[in-house]
Amino acid sequence: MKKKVLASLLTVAMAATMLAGCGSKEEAPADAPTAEEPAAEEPAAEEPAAEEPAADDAAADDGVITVGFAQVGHESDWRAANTQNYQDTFSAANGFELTFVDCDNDNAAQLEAVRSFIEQELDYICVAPIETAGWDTVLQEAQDAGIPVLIVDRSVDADPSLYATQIGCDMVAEGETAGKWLEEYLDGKEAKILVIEGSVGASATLGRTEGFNNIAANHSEWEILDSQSGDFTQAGGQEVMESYIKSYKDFNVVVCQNDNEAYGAMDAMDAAGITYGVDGDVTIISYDATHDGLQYTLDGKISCNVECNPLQATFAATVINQLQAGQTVDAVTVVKDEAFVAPGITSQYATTMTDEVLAGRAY
Ligand code: GYE
Repeated sequence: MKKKVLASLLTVAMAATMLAGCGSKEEAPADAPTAEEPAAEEPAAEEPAAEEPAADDAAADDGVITVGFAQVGHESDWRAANTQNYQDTFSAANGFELTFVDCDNDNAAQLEAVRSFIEQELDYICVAPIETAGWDTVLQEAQDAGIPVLIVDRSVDADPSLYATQIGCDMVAEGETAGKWLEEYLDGKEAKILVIEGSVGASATLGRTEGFNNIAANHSEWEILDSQSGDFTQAGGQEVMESYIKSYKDFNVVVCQNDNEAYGAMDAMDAAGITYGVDGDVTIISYDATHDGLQYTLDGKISCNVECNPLQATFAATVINQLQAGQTVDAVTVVKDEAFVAPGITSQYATTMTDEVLAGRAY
């Protein structure tokens, strides 16, 4: 059983070249599993046999590592890819038993899911926090129960000593990339900007907004006319865009904080006869760079698409295997991403879309 875990770990180690870790911290709870025999459990190794653990609390019975994942919901294509990636990685074949809860974007349901994982005495808990706020109490409960928590995808504003690690993309950097690309593209021209934000209180929303605003602050010729939440859904993006079209007659940039919102915004502009894209009146910026989002980018409808890589489960598995081995883990793992622009645009901040790039994007 453990050898299977190890096999997955080695795969993970290869994938880990994609990321940059920064900082490091000791395994959080004193009574967390497997700290007893670090030497015997050294991961990364060429010799699997040497890594058979003598015994550990976390996988005491049958070697299976139990993991609870309190997922945000199913609001977007990005989320679907992220969920699939967790289900594939934390599989029985890899030595895990995954308890997956879709929290349907409901904060209370997510807290309840984490509490149920604590009650079930699972070995590890992964949480993709719907909102940044409100985590201290339940994280303290998990720590008191000796269960390490991995904060994944989004971040929390809780005391970092209450969780083992945080894994995700740098949302502020994503927002700044979008802003810097627009700066380069407009080259001093005026912008009247409408922003369709993600879910209220989510770190992905807060970070992308902050990053974009950091750049906008340098441009007196830019005006952000409005900024409202489309909840990271296609329906939300469409609804917000329809109301913007009623309220604002003069705009030339729409920033959608994920691809699904962009699809809804495009539907709304199509219905209103507003042209967009590299040949249209309105420039669309999107985030996520999922397959369909990149198809629209290749087609010149979305001008710039800032990636957020949803394939993050291998990083979580690495951390869990390191904790199993009693090792120190990175406090923060930043999953790298890039940006893509429509054909005909060249940018120092982004890759110009081609059929080959699209073909390589499975999700
Ligand atoms: O951009 C969006 C999803 O937290 C990075 O959540 C994630 C965001 C992603 O709903 O599509």
